[in-house]
Amino acid sequence: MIHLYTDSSPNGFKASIALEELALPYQLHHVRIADGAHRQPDFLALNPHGRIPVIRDEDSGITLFESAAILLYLAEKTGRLLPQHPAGRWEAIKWLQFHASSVGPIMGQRVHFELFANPGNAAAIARYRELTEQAWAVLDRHLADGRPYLAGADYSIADIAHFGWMHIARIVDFDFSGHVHLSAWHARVAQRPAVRRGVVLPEPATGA
Ligand SMILES: N[C@@H](CCC(=O)N[C@@H](CS)C(=O)NCC(=O)O)C(=O)O
Repeated sequence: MIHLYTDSSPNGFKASIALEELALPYQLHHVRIADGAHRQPDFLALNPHGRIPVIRDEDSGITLFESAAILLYLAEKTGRLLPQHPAGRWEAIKWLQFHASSVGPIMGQRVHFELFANPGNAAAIARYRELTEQAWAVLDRHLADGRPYLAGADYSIADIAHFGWMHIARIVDFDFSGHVHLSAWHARVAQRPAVRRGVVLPEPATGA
């Protein structure tokens, strides 16, 4: 049995979507960030950085934090959501890593400065808008040759990772409709039944 510790949030959605896609049995533990549950000793014992998602796999005895590591673990455990042949496998890992280092963190900062920072910081807002636009443009150009998914023909953990944050971008009205290939990819991934289930876990969902 896998235990998933998560909240209704972009990084958490990556893990819940992957578990739903893989139809693995799992137990969901709602870590309520708004109540400070992620700062409590029992949760810090799982992730000393105090961030969701975390998984704990009773079968292997492995506990993991960092959504990219979780996605890789689940893909390796099942032999799914990651192409088997080296070229496709590394293509997926490359775009997963691009997300983890160059997309997710800057979108998180954009959300912070545009929606929550008090007092406001116009320079930070402009900077993170510019960086997210650059990242979206890279994704849009990559998808422009007609490939349906980031690693090519096969839907993979790279798509799941990016979707977690693009889903939030849509909800908070960060407009990426000008990136037509990225928008089409978003719509393609959004209609998957497992994705639709994953973004409403745990309830109440973030406007899914
Ligand atoms: N790099 C981490 C980021 C995890 C993260 O920042 N999670 C957020 C929710 S989306 C969180 O736990 N925030 C609580 C906090 O910042 O105190 C990952 O990809 O898992």
